[in-house]
Amino acid sequence: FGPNEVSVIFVLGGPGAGKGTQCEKLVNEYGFVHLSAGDLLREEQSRPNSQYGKLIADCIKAGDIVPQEVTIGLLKNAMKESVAKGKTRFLIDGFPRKMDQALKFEEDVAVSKFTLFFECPEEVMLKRLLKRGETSGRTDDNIESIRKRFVTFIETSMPVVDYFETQDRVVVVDCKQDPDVVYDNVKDALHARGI
Ligand code: UP5
Ligand code: MG
Repeated sequence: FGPNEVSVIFVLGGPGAGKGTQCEKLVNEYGFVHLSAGDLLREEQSRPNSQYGKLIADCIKAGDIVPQEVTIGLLKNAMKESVAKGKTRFLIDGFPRKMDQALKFEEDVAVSKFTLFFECPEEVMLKRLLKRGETSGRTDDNIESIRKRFVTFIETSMPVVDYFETQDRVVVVDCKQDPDVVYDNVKDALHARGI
């Protein structure tokens, strides 16, 4: 597919900010295709004989960013499958979270319309992740991994948001409150950008 055949909105925010939760709501109401880079990586990791399985597992547990070729490859494949079914409006959740990914994706795949940035205090995110960790089975929902994810978010992922911000391509959403209140904020943010 070509860059003009698809429309892409990036959904960024710290670990546990509620990206996945809000994307699901948007899928139901607006018919977007939701692609979570983290979910795609976890799926690839558990695929038998994946050449990237161990690399992905190690990165996720350590809160590090998987090399961009792997993640962009998975995203491109997933987008291709959707486009083949006529679904071309994407919410890309949890990506790009490093500058090289942002530049490469926009050069090779498509330029995003804008980024929804979920702003949430760290203590709120920590509480949510620890609670989810009681049942999620995610290898990174433990205090040690969560701390590392927070550091990576500040040091590596925030520069991407700052970069898009310099181009006036960021819409900030407050996500401290209950999911339904946050969803109203999300819809306001989309409406402000003509969606
Ligand atoms: N919850 C949600 N909203 C709530 C609200 N308003 N009030 C109260 N509770 C709320 O939510 C997290 C938890 O909070 C849930 O239990 C939810 O019910 C509750 P969720 O919607 O899952 O938040 P989300 O922001 O999606 O959190 P997630 O943990 O998925 O964020 P991460 O960004 O850390 O995880 P992701 O899966 O994107 O990435 C995992 C790892 O993959 C990364 O650390 C990295 O190692 C790797 N990765 C890459 O290397 N490259 C990529 O491009 C992407 C990922
Ligand atoms: Mg998520």
